[in-house]
Amino acid sequence: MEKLITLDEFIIQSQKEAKEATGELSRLLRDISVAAKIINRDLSKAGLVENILGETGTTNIQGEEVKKLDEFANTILIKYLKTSGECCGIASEEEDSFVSFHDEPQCKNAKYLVLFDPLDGSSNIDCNASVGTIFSIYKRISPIGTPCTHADFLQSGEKQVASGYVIYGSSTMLVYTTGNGVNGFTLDTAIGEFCLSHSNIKTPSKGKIYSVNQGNYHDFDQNVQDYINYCISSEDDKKPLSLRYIGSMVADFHRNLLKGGIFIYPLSKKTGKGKLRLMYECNPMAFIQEQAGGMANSGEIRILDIVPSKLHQRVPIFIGSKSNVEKALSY
Ligand code: P6P
Repeated sequence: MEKLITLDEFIIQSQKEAKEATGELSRLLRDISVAAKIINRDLSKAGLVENILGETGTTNIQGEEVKKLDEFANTILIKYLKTSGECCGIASEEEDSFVSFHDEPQCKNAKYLVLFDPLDGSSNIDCNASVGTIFSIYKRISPIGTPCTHADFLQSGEKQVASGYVIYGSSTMLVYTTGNGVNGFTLDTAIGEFCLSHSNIKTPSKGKIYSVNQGNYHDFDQNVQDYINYCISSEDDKKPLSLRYIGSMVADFHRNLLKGGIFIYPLSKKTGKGKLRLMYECNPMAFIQEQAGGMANSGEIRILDIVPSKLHQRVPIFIGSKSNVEKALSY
């Protein structure tokens, strides 16, 4: 039987190969994996734990109902990102503004910051559909030893040093990149370890799946409608693409990453903007997608080139196999 390579072992090996690595990023990634295991533990028995499903009765800065598990995941991530002292602050979908860890003695000289969506797709939890955690890691640009600043959190996606996601699905997986390819680890709950299961993930150059909320079709610009009509046509002597849409970005993204295809959340004519958040949904997924050989674009610009203006800003996104995204952009 093949020797299991745990995430910790993989991170240590990767650190040895990266000359400039000093172990701080490795410790940060391990903090995130510990938080993911704890979130997974409570998610997997959510239906049984008294009072953990449902709404908290509050709404977040997005104007969305905060589910109890959203809040729980947010709290766990903040707690464990303080542990090793490698993180100087965080931004979260569930926090109005960034949270500085400057008051934590162990975080005073930290050089990394993490932005995350603690539980993406949480509206699916109550019906047991897959949900996920998405994270994005940057080096701070403000001086080490001082409190982190707003500017630290508004760097373009191109500046990410690492990004990843955890998908809590039929199995729980952690998928991440540090800019040297994409690797996937499946949680073996019997030993409590994420083990390498998808080495050097490369997305197919062309896929047969398109993912969009078709119900919004009449809210899309004409060119997007024309592209969707192309997807379901037999033009270019192709078969109609299959529509697969779970309504949980991590789940839709992960399936398309492995099988090929395109996920789109276009501009809405009603609101004049997209729904997905640039800093902790689109940028981290775009980094992974490009590292796996795909593309990610807003319809006007490469996602990773967008210069952020607001922490919670939303952008339209076309992300997936290179050929599918290029076709979409041709419309
Ligand atoms: P809609 C979940 O709320 C989320 O942020 C993403 O995970 C998902 O892709 C999208 O919204 C679904 O949005 O409008 O299709 O329900």
